[in-house]
Amino acid sequence: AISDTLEGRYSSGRVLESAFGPGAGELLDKAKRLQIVACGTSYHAGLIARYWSEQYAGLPCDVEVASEFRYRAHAVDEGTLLLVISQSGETADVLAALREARNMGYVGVLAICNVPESSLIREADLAMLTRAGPEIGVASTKAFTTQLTALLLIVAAFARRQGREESELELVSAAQQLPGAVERVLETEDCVAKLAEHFVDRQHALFLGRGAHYAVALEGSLKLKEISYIHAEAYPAGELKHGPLALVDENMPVVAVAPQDDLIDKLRSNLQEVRARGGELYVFADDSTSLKSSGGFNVVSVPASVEAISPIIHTIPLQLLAYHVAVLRGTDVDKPRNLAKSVTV
Ligand code: F1P
Repeated sequence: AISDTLEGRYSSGRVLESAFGPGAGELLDKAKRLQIVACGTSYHAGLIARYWSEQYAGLPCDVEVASEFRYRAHAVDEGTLLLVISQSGETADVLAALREARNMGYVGVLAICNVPESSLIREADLAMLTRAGPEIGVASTKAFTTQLTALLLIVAAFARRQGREESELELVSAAQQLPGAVERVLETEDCVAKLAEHFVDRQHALFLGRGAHYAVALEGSLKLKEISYIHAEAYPAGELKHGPLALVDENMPVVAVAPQDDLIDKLRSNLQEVRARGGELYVFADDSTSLKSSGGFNVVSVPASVEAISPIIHTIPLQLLAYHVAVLRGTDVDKPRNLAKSVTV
């Protein structure tokens, strides 16, 4: 699905304007900042895009859940482009946000969506289709990784407009590495399936991350609760001491997404807090780091990838974890109770 998202959308390190549909150049030129709106998993993709936008394109970016966006007053900065993300393109809050935003002074609406015939695609000014096809189950998985792939290309296009050609080249090169990197990370499945056995009888789990990997932690915790019904929450690693640490004991597994040594260094004191309270730790780290497992401190080695695509690569073992936990618990991974594929009311 990621290869389909990438297909024909860049050449010689440049993102092609045709990737956004006719008349893209003029609207993209007007954008001086981004406002992203989305729900659920798509919102988490937006959170990661904010890091990319500010780091690589120098473009200020805000992100909000569509279900809140529509219920507050807005002061819109000049030159703000509304970027709407939705797998189905039919989520009621997302469409309502888009329609209300029409009178608020945004320069236009750019959509990322899986479904070409959707209301969102009809109503947006520009679109980048993920070409992933609709999700088979209710929980978004390939939608998330392909939304992120599309967002990476969008940020690359903005990087060029901001005079950051090197960043554009870096992002396009990172995107080109994605299919191979995904193949490699899928090889962690056996190890993750074994890890899932530690979660089967749990009632709660905590996820920690920093920066863009905090959004990955949010997505990992959402997948676990959606399909295995284990209560899971995600926190920025540094917030652990500001409340959630009170919950940590031997019954609370803690999952940390900490790809690089520098991130692990920053997380180390938090991780020690968890171990000191008897909490089992599961650290998803790149295989280029020096981290080793030892009693209660379990390291899952993830094939190292370049920084820009690391959030996409680190999402996949967490999706697999939720899947294997759900299978072991005997829940229906495709049709979780109480959830609808598109929330149209
Ligand atoms: C948003 C969403 C999904 C979730 C579930 C309910 O949908 O929250 O992320 O997996 O299907 O809806 P969408 O706007 O991305 O279609």
